[in-house]
Amino acid sequence: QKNLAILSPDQIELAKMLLETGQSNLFEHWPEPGVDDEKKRNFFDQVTRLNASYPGGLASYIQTARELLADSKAGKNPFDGFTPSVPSGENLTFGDGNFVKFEEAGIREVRNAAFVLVAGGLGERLGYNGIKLALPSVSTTGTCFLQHYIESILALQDASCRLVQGKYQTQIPFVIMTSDDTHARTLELLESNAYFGMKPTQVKLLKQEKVACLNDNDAKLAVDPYNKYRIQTKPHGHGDVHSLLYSSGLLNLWHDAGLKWVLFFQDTNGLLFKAIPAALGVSSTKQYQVNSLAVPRKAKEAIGGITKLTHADGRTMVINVEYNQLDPLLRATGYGDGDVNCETGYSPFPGNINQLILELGPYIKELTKTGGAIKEFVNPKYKDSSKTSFKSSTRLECMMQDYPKTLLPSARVGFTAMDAWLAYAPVKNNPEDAAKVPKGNPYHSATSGEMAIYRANSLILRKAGVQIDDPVLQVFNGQEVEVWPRITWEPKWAVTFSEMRRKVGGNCSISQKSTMIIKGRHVFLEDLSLDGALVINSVEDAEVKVGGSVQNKGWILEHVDHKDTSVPEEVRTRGFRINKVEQLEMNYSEPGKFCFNP
Ligand code: UGB
Repeated sequence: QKNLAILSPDQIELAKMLLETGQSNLFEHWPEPGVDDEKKRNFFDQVTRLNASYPGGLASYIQTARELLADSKAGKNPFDGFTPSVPSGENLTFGDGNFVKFEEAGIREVRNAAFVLVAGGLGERLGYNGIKLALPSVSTTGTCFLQHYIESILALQDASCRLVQGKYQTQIPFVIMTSDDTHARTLELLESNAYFGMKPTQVKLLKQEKVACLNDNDAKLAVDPYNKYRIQTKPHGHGDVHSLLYSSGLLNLWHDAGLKWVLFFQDTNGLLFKAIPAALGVSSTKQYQVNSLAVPRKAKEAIGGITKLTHADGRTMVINVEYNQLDPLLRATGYGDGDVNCETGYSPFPGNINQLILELGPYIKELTKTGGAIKEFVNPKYKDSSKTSFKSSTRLECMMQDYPKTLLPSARVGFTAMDAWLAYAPVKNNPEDAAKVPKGNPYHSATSGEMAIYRANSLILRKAGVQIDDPVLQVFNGQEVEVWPRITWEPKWAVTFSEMRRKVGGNCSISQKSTMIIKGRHVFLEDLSLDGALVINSVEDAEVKVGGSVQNKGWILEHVDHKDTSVPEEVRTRGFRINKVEQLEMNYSEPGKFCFNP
């Protein structure tokens, strides 16, 4: 009470709110006025931020926390009354007529889309010291995930504007959600690389705030153990992206500019953009308000399952059920074996890869009602079975894929399933944990993430008629992976399967030991036989036809131990490095037509 005198009127209001919501413990250790007054006022700067960044303010946060903590203590099932079943969606097969049709529809639409990347997570499971966006997606080129994402968006933008002729050149907006853990390093990565070719005005960073930690079932806020004039905070989860987008005002700006779609994606999936055009085509053709990308899921794999939930009162929703909740839900609703594979060898529930496509109009309408608040959950680690005290402080969390939970049952919510080899290869697990993944389940490591890109590129080229040797099996960092030829191309070379087919012709073949890097747009492969390493660099206005036989010693994969700290972290985390023994490098730096055929 005595300390109120040193505070401003706004700060006094906040102090009263905290006292009324039972948070007197925050002030118990405060000395008399005159001691640490500046620090006490700074404490309220933090309270002001926490209050402003949560829909409904801190009082609402505390209220929700009490309810969720009571439910958790009572062991209440969040899916009480709901029965799960497998929802229906669009299952696509890469390269068939249906896929090509959806890809074309997607390219048409993409100029009306905005992309949102959630990149506020530190990636504790991966244990990498840098930000995940800065990790190389492949080591042949060293292209990091952020560069790959930006080049992919730019390539889609160009392809869309070419298809819809006569329209002005659109600039697709790109938002990155960061956090205190990732913001400065993300900005630095962009600025030191000239935004990887994107216009800086196209890119917007939105920083998510952490939320207050809770000490007990009564939702008492925790004092920071290192600073008694601060409330301890922890990340709130990727669900923050909705309230941030809403409060930024961007959604209305996009709507006024005629945009129709918002695409959300995660920080380390090097395959994703191969699936985006077709998935967006499905959204626009089927008029899905919410479309989740999905891949076949192995039972117990650490990705959520897309599930139709039907309530006893008739309500239904199609929603992700998180991987740790799916098994108990199934067991509680008559599926005695829980989360198990069916006769296909996969879980019957499609795996959520957290790539969402939302229709902008209905999205804005919904957020206007909710302010972007997403249904939260709490996951306290209790000291014992009495569930009266916690091992360490907890906090409320939310997930971006829970957005449909507040929608009316009439909302058009669907999913688009594709093969995992085409759409999903995240880098989430450190080498030691990856090596312990049950055989047959994906490793989701830097090793498997990179190998998956070579595999997908090889399979796509095969489908386009190129003869590609079978892979060999090799073990890196304790993980057995298929090693295909190390083929990569810049996204602008081909953003769809149709475009790829136009770029390869005749009888092309690539041996397993080969590496091929294509940088440039108008590069055509015709009757090329490659057994070694080939690097093609070509400027925008050059048209290059590459054929004939290319043979050299090539680039060799050498084993590296993930514990060898003399090797850079980016390299040892994948368990191999590339020894560039011999290659043919072709550079076309002037406009014109060129033909290479040794
Ligand atoms: N992220 C943020 O931006 N802010 C945060 O506070 C936290 C994360 P994880 P997770 O695709 O395999 C999700 O940690 O949450 C970003 C789905 O919930 O990699 O364990 C972070 O930077 C799950 O259903 O994944 O699991 C990253 O880009 C399944 O789909 C993204 O959010 C799983 O991903 C995901 O964070 C998966």
